Amino acid sequence: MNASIQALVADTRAAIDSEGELIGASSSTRTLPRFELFSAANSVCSQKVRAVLALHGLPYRSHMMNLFSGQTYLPAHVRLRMLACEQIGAKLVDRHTGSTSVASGGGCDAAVVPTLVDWDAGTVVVDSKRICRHIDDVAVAGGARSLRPLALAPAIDAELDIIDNLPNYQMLSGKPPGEDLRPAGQRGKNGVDFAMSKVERCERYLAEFADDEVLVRGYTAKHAKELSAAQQLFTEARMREAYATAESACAMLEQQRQAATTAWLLADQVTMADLYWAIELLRMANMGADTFWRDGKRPAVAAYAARLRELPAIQQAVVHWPGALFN
Ligand SMILES: N[C@@H](CCC(=O)N[C@@H](CS)C(=O)NCC(=O)O)C(=O)O
Repeated sequence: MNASIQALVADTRAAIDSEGELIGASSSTRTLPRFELFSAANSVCSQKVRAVLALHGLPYRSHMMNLFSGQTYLPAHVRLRMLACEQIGAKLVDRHTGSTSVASGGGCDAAVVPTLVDWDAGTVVVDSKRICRHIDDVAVAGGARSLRPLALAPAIDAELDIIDNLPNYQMLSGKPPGEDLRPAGQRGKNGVDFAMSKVERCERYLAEFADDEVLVRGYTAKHAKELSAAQQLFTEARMREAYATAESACAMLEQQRQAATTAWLLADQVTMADLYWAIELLRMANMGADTFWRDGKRPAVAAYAARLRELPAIQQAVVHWPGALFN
């Protein structure tokens, strides 16, 4: 095991004052689980990882980070993620597209969650899509059915890309066109103040750790990314565009479901694409954007959303996870 991973994980636990909670481990489990996850209750990226772990019934040590108080920016956590970003050779992302995708967003973000530690492999894995695939591979090696079976992998990956590129950050933080149907805690917010609070947090850390080359690189990129978000993402035109993008994804999903001959989106068994859609549709509904399918507008999406919500993995990772939904 890489000694610096051990030290950085210990520092991160200490920084958030968390010993972690064992999820999915039976009381007879004596050893610590293979996986340790830093996630946030209400982060869609984190929910995807928790759902895959839940579906496979894999135990893990879970630490909750608060996105709004900026715990993901804590130096130990940023250092841990910088290690992982370097390992995959991804450049640091320094502009915001509105989506959470590493692929189209331009690279790795050192100050976000989820962050997975795989103690058996001795690695830190970042980016929800890579983490979900990693967990699935481990489960399959242990005899489980894959959530991304090879024959369906291109179709599943295409769905994950659609979902990863949806403008969740804008729909959570920015003012929607028309009536603001977001939950009370988000209603009226325009996104700019939230993004600027992240910019200012990076500035404070940059001043405090000016001599630390790794942290300076991490916070500099994040500073640029959130500044671009504050300046560009939340204008009326961009918000209209964001809602149009989200609605057209639902329109495509409606067509797919209308034409479907399988019980779930791509197969008779649940795949990773279903878990991702479950989380996406729950988030849209949470933001009041279930107007895209409610009241008979897109009945196949409505029926699919209702079934997805009942999946035990979704119930565990989102519906019953404290703080997962905004209110
Ligand atoms: N591509 C990354 C994106 C991660 C991401 O954007 N996480 C968000 C929550 S979904 C976050 O931690 N945001 C905190 C911040 O930017 O301040 C992934 O999918 O894991």
